[in-house]
Amino acid sequence: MQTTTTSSGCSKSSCGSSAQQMAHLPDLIREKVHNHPCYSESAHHHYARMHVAVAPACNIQCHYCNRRYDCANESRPGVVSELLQPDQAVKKILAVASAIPQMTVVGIAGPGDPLANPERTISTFRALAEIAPDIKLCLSTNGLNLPQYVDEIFKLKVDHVTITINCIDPDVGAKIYPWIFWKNKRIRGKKAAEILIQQQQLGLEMLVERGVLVKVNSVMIPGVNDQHLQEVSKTVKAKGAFLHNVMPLIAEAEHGTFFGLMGQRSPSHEELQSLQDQCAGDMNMMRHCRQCRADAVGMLGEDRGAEFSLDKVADLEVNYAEVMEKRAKVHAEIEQKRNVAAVIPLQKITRIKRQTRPVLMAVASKGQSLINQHFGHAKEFLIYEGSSEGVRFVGIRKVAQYCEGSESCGETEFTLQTTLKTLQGCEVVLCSKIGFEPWSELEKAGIKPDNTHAFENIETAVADMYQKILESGLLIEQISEVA
Ligand code: CLF
Ligand code: SF4
Repeated sequence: MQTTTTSSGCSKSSCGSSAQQMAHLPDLIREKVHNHPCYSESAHHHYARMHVAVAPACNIQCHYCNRRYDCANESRPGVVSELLQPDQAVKKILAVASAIPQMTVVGIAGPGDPLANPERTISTFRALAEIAPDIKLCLSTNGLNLPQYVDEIFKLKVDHVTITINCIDPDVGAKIYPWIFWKNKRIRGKKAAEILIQQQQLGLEMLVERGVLVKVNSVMIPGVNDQHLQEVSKTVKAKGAFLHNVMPLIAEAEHGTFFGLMGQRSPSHEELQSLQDQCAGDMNMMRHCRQCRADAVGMLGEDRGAEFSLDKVADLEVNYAEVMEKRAKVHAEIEQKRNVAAVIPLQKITRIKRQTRPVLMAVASKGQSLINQHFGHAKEFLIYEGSSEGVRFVGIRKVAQYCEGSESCGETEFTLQTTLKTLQGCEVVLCSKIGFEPWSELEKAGIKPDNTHAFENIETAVADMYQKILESGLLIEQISEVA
């Protein structure tokens, strides 16, 4: 499947299920998503995932994909994976499981489509299920071959499957997929889209029937399927999909994709959030997807793949029974911290009238639901919205790291200006530390930097900041004291 050009999470207003959103789920499902960093927004602050690039071939062509790179349905373009044989993949997984015990999920998401490479995908999962039963298995596919492998997927206890569904209307599909390879023939145009859609919908129904959790990824392509994705959301929800992840198209000319070369634009942050909000009425939405590469390793948003290249793990001997014991201890510690965080009462935003406008805040965080990162070290910001309704997570914005040490100082001004553009619409930046220069540039851009909430719980800090902004009189015309 796809793992590269654009990418791949749940709840009414945010995704991948926040703690409150998960509270209503049946125990069995809660248990399945609780420590899956993509299916649970709360888990992604604490747990990591890894992908193994064992699936090189693909059976369809997407206009946002260039096969020289990874599969674009769940990741970003421009990154090439180290292709692995199943036995090499298992070695690497055991090495990562030992070094990063918070890694709970192994996904196969490319660089082509896992089910266009069924032997390699199945033998990796089969070996892993036997050796490391504490690791969740995850699969991400374009869906063309899905129905024929649903029973095998179920037998292997692959509990999480992502299907990239960009449309349910073949006329829309014909603008996204030039061809598919089906029953030994290349099929083009609307007919190709019809077959793909049929297979995706059938695969979704069959997985849901068997109790497998299904996430649907959709790539938002302005002018092509943006007006259509709400209908997609309704349809897949009605069929039992657990989560919908609407991802922005990534189409740069230098990636050599059809859309990139044709100048097809990507959606803005505002357009993406607006569509996610519209779909959220019908479906749990994922908003914390990082469009990972097909060989990503680590917490979402970080990539430690280079630490585990084949040459580094080839001779490693791992006693997995011992590793499993250590992992269980680490997971228990994480859960303890998560429980403490969950009982921190969200500071009530009490003195506000309903019509008060929301405020977007950008948060620099390395995880654990804390404001624990230096502004200059952030490669991405978590975007939260404070409003009279409370606090909600609304998305991720990636930036180039501003401070990489003294040697790159000449480039920092440019990077800072780009970051300021990326943070457009945000009124506050919450971080653990920030230098004098970025502080003053942020202020000039109308964004309030804040490091007084360093190492505090994010949601509590956002609520506090919102209250303070209102009380400071900045929005005085919209405030009304509640008796
Ligand atoms: Fe990987 Fe995908 Fe499984 Fe997650 S990623 S196969 S569901 S373990 Fe996650 Fe990465 Fe987004 Fe995918 S952040 S691209 S949604
Ligand atoms: Fe590329 Fe195939 Fe993935 Fe489409 S399904 S993005 S063509 S690898």
